[in-house]
Amino acid sequence: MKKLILLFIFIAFNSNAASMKMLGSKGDPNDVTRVIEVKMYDNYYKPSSIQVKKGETVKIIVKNLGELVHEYNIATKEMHIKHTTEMAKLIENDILLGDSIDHAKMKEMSKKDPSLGHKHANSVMLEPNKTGEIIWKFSNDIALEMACNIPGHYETGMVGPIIIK
Ligand SMILES: [Cu+2]
Repeated sequence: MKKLILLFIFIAFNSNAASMKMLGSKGDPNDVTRVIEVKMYDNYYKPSSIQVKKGETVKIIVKNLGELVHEYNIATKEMHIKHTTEMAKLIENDILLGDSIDHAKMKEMSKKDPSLGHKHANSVMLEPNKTGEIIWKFSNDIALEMACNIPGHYETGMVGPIIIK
């Protein structure tokens, strides 16, 4: 029985690691060959899709020109759906407010629950008028989406394809 449980843990851990790897990986700033700028509004991206080459390291500069907090997250559709729970947790804990992020509370509470720290190399969450960036190496030609997982945003159109050729 113990072995069986261990096996399940092993499979669960590996499938997660495998899907993360599918996305590509955090890019080395020295390898950046292209810079793409994406603007975030309430609730959509401009441009509404981006195109990259397989194997390319891209710097994505993200600007939030909306009036709400938004996220730019690179993942598969399936992963975005899973990520929504993490976002809901930020809202439940009053860390993520409509137009601001309580960074002090986020830091404090993430000591107990690291998932509340919301630190992922494949995403950036920004308050209005803030700019952030992601340097990403797109290693595989799989179906990826840029999306905002703040509840209600993905559903109302804050999602776009990342085309890898
Ligand atoms: Cu959003």
